[in-house]
Amino acid sequence: MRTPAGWRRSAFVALAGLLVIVGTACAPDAPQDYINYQKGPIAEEADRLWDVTFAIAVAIFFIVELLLIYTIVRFRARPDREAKQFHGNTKVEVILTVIPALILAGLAVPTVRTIFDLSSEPDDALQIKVTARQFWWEYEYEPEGTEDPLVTANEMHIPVDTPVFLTLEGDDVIHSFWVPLLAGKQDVVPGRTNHMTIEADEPGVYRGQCTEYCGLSHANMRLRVIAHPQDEFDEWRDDQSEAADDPRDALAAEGEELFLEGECINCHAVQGTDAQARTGPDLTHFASRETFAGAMFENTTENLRQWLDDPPAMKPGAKMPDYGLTTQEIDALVAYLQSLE
Ligand code: HEC
Ligand SMILES: [Cu+2]
Repeated sequence: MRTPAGWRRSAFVALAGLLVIVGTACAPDAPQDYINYQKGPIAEEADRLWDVTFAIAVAIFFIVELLLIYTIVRFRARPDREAKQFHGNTKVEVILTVIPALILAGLAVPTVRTIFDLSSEPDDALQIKVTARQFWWEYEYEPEGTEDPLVTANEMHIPVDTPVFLTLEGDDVIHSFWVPLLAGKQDVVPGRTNHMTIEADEPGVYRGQCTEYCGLSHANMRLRVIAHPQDEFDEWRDDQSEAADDPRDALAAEGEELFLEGECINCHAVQGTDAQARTGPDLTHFASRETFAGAMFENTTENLRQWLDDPPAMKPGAKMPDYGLTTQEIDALVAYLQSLE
């Protein structure tokens, strides 16, 4: 038997748990809270489906719980009789099979409609090809028909109020692209081409991440979508489409030489130079990015030095090895990378 104090303690624990859940869900700074915030028509459409499903689930929950409580009380053991036992009831079983089947069939209608609606290609969409790699994202703007497509990494810039049709591919393991405030998830499967549309109706920075376990640094494979008013986006696109700036000073020039003559050129591209590899992120406008390495680290001198010194120490499992660079080499490479605006 529980004592009154025991009951009070349990009630207190339950209440505290509830407050923690409600508090977490309602925290004002919840950049990935897709239940309370949707920032575009795609997310809103998915949210409507969720609202319907959730309302039905809540109704079923209360009906089942009430029936359960009724049964427990009604047929409980009493001083003058044992608890009443039942073994099967065909009528109840038929009802409990037919009702859920009808509910599921009913829910399938809006679900299928939403799925088809969201997976078809909108007219006048901006096209971006997304390639997922361990543990970062590559974006290629309007890949078809463009001779020199604009390629960038991790931070995707888009115009507001414009649907953006993503073509998702990968060639190592399965990843999943998710920007909670803008749309649902889409898996990126090697050997397959998947599509999804995202659209933001407010300028801002939307955080996202890989949501399919893909290796040691899965949790460090984030991304950002930065939505701009159309004119700002056009400006960004023009800047990014240009070849890299020349090194700013002697130290940066030394860095460029190291970059082009050392290991870096085997994996990275800097447009306007001989570096054209795509194994690692395109660095043509690296200095214009606010973060790097899967949007994990702020693009500061200190972080960049640490990265070049030993990438896997900063990001476990990173596919860029530690090249044992000396302090002078790191100084020069940092100066070079920071001149790539
Ligand atoms: C074996 C291929 C390889 C070589 C060689 C290589 N890198 Fe990388 N590099 C990568 C990969 C892969 C990433 C992405 C790592 C991640 O985010 O998980 C990366 C990330 C970076 C980044 C961050 C880019 C961003 O926007 O996220 C910088 C800067 C960078 N490398 C500079 C260099 C420099 C300088 C050299 C030469 C010393 C070099 N890399 C050599 C593969 C390589
Ligand atoms: Cu992952």
